[in-house]
Amino acid sequence: MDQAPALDIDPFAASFFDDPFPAHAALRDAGAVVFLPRHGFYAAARWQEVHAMLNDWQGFCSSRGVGVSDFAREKPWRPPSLVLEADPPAHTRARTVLDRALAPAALRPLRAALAEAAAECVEAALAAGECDAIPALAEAFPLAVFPDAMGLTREGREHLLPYGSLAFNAFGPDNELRRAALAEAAPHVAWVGAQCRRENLAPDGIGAAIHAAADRGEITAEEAVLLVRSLLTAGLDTTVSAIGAALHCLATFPHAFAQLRADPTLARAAFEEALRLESPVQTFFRTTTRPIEVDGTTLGEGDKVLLFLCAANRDPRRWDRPDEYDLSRRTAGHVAFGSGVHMCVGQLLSRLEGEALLTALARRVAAIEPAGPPVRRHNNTLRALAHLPLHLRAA
Ligand code: OVM
Repeated sequence: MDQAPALDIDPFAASFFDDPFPAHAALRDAGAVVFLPRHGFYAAARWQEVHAMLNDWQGFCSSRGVGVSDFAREKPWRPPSLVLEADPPAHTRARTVLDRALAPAALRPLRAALAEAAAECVEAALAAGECDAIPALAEAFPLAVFPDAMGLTREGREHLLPYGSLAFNAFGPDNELRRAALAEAAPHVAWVGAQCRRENLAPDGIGAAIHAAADRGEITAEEAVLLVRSLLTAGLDTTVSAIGAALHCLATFPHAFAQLRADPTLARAAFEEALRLESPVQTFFRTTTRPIEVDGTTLGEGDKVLLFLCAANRDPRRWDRPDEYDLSRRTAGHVAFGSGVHMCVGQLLSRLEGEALLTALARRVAAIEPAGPPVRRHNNTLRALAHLPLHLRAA
């Protein structure tokens, strides 16, 4: 076999976002790699190939962009990220700086503040009885901790979520979502750009820790600015989506919430399994650096391949009862944080946030029940909710 099977699917259409799972199954079943003629790129949706391509940065590069747009042919909408949109060895230098700024030793001091903010958010949501858990918890909690941890000024923080949403929409094709996001981009881009500068960051935050790497000669001062931008881009909307997903899982699988209540140390497992099942970052592209054979299909040089992380995380070839939210599952090997050299640099902070919120929930809430249908927030990359009406009963 030489040519990939073709499927007439648009993974950036509203109907796909509303229910991607039948299309995920069709993509997995059609082949190890599938051609999507509507867009002219390839797709991989089985766990084995998604995992393998993520771990082959020599063959499947990031420096030509991890969205539809090929940076070798089109000008990127903003200066490329020094980590996300780079390959080794340049990537390694930048990544090392972020690794240190987000290492366990750097984040340990945040734990107490996270627990306190989580308890406060849960208390406020409980007081309301019925709440929209997206603004009340999934957004309120990360907004209460992440900007402070970075060392941002209070003024203008309302730009953070729209900026993240813009960046994740920008990975998609030239569709209505991407056009609308770019049309509104200017004020968000300007504010975030300014906040990345050293003089606008508190001296004890994660942002300052990145700038300190410039003093040690590990990176230049301009590179430090762009690395702070990476965290402001990728650090908030993702966690909001992940916590929203976990709340949705716990509301729709009451047995799992009962287990979490009985043993709050399951908070970490509950967050991780929600990451696997819902996969806040649904997709990323890679670009082939040379002709490569994948399971009998030959890709050419410079081909874009869309990696379906959520489809891989629900691949029945890899997971038992893949669509079930199961707190006892061994989630190791899920690709919600990616895999390989680009694997999420903020995963520790993400897990600390998830664990803190779900622990507070386990301690203070007796029951979580849906109080209305969830409403999706469409985005070219993120699987997210706009609204999640819940009824919370105090323990
Ligand atoms: C970045 C970045 C990293 C990960 C995800 C992301 C918008 C951006 O380095 O700017 O999504």
